[in-house]
Amino acid sequence: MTYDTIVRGGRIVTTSDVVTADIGISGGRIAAIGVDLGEAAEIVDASGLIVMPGGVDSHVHISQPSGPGIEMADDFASASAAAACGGNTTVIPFCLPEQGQSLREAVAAYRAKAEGVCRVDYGIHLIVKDTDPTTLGQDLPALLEAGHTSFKVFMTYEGLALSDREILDVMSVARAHRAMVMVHAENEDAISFLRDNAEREGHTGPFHHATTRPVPVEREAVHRAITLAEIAEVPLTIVHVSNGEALDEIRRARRRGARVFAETCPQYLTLTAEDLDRTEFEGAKYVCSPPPRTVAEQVACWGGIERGDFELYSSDHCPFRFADTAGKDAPGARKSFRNIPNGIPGVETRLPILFSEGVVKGRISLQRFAALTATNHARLYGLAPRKGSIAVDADADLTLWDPTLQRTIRQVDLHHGADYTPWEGFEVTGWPVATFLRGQLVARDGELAGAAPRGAFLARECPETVM
Ligand code: DUC
Ligand code: ZN
Ligand code: ZN
Repeated sequence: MTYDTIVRGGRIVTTSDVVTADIGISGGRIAAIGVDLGEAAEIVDASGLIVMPGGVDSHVHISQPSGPGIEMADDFASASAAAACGGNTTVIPFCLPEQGQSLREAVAAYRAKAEGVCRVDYGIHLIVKDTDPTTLGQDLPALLEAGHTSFKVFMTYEGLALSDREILDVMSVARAHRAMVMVHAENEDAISFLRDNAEREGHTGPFHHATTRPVPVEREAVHRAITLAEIAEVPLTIVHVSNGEALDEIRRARRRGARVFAETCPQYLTLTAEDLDRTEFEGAKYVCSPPPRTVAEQVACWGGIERGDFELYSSDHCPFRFADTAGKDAPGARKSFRNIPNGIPGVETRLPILFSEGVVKGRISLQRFAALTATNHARLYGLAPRKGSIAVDADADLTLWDPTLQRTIRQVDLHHGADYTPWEGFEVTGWPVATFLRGQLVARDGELAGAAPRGAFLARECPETVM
């Protein structure tokens, strides 16, 4: 038998094994895994390299409406270029309707933005902010059936936050369609109380974004979200968990049988609230929600990674330019942190940070890395077995890693539309040196490869909720 491509002699990683073997690729799919596979039109020498499933980043924000005059720094072209160069082959961004736009109209417009320009494959999560009968009775069910099998609800942000009753109503649609509910868990009333007090006392700099969203704000909302999911009898994913107390709520809920999944992000493992205290408004570069916290909370999140409490490690890539009045320097942002757009870029740096800080430093195995960065995302969001693993008949989405390559993260080397990286100067060991999407090279040595963007929309199945 001959193949289009053979990736020869790499150490192939799945969630259970690391084996040295060849991968035969035909028609964009993995046709065989074995030794001495024979002939191919192209041989890729992977000796000395690690072959990982292409990264699946199931939490990114691309071209998302962000309020009057504010613009996200990435469209699908730039975000997916950054994703590919950072070792990813699939992203799942969120579709948020504009004011007055229906969810169905929003998804149609959002898919048109990605068409023909995306360099990695993509699914689409929905954001449910309206709970009128048309949205919940018609639009949401139709979109779930059409392969957008997950959606996010917010417990914070004026205009986005849902009441407990609304969340229950939305969850009941998820139950009927076996969809995954994702929740942004922070208590809006508590934040607004603390924010008003802080402003009254003149505490208006970026650092006070963190002090007005303290750990209890998140811990309480995580507890409440899980409780609502138990009442509605649906599985739930808590996204961007930032601290040990929130994680304790999740562990406690699991012990009583709740089906709850948890995600954390690089910012909660490597940054702290002190970063928001940088001078010259530089702290704004680190404003995201929930905020980075303390070294002790980092340690708690690492514990969750090591013990397997987190199924998902995502970037929460949410890029705004720093030196831009449509970004972090928005009107009023220097007068009060409340006007600073929330979010930081990270789709290109997510994987190297965990590889270096997690695998190279001996905190997690290669197998756990594969689970946290690809396999579990595919399973929980209805893309398995086609995505997220190295297996016969799966898409040949592969990332080759040089585990010894040392790099310093620098904005000038990145491909996102933001004008900074929160990890400027961060040193890593281990780097994705080649990314293959369905058997075709899309990035090599941190640069794009291949001509036209080939990323395709992924209609997703129902989530696997037994892990
Ligand atoms: N939530 C996210 O998931 N991303 C950025 C901002 C936010 O609040
Ligand atoms: Zn969120
Ligand atoms: Zn997010």
